[in-house]
Amino acid sequence: MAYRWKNTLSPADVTPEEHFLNRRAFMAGIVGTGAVAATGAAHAMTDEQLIPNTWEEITQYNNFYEFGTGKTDPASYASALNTDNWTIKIDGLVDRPGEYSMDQLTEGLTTEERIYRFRCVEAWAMVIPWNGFELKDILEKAGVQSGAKYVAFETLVRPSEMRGQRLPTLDWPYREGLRLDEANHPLTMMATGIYGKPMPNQNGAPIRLVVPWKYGFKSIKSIVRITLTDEEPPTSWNMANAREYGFYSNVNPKVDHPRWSQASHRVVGGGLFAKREDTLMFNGYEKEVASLYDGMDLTKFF
Ligand SMILES: Nc1nc2c(c(=O)[nH]1)N[C@H]1C(S)=C(S)[C@@H](COP(=O)(O)O)O[C@H]1N2
Ligand SMILES: [Mo]
Repeated sequence: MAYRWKNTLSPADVTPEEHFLNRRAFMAGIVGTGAVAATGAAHAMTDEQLIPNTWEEITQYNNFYEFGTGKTDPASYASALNTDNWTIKIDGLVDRPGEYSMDQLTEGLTTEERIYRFRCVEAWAMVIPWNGFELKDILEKAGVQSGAKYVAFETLVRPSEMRGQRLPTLDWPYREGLRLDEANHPLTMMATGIYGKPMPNQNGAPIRLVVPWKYGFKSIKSIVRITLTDEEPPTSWNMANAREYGFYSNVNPKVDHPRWSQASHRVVGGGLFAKREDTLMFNGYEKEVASLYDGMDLTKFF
């Protein structure tokens, strides 16, 4: 299986980092001896081959241009963001438009844990254990109307707390979008935590999108607005440079960025053991998502 799937996680089950570290040791064959342990380890490798990056790696190496363009700017400056009384405005083609509080958005939903590959268009990658909800379940609360074909997302604009927004690095707000069938896919998440802890500001607190088969920039952070529409919405990186960044931005090792190859990537972390890996079609989620793009020319719709 390409990803780990848990549908029945209660808040009490949410797994601390130590568990992952123990599992990492277990999978590396460091813990346990004898035939039974060895068989168990082999099984774990086939079923759950993803070894998450450390909390440090995930929270100290980020892209969040609202806080600056450097990889450590988000960790340095995102603490200025106040996420109290957060709301998401859901509007457009929905039956129940309005400002939804975090409690309203997540009420009645069970927090899930998903360990996903994460691949930035800049050719680096991590594995991140997210906590959150399927986007589909959140959209259902607002009642998506039959004419809706796309979902548009916007990040908060608050230059007083987001120092990167005092510069015109991008045309704020940061915007992203998905086709409705992509948004409703069971892999598509709204994440509210990592390693069972609340989402750190630098990773997109309090709630962000996670679309594991697309380049990282599609996974928009600190969302304040979701709009259901019948037209493909404008998206920040496409607006900034349409030749280099398409609307779809599916991870594809065969379609290079105009300025670099996408055939492989650097794995973040690992210190002396840092390595490169081949990039997988749809970031390893081909079996799950390829049918969404049947008949589409992926070099044209990149
Ligand atoms: N609002 C907003 N969302 C954003 C970004 C951003 O600059 N602003 N950067 C994107 C990019 S390029 C990547 S690779 C991921 C990085 O997520 P991470 O820092 O949690 O690894 O966030 C994406 N979401
Ligand atoms: Mo990225």
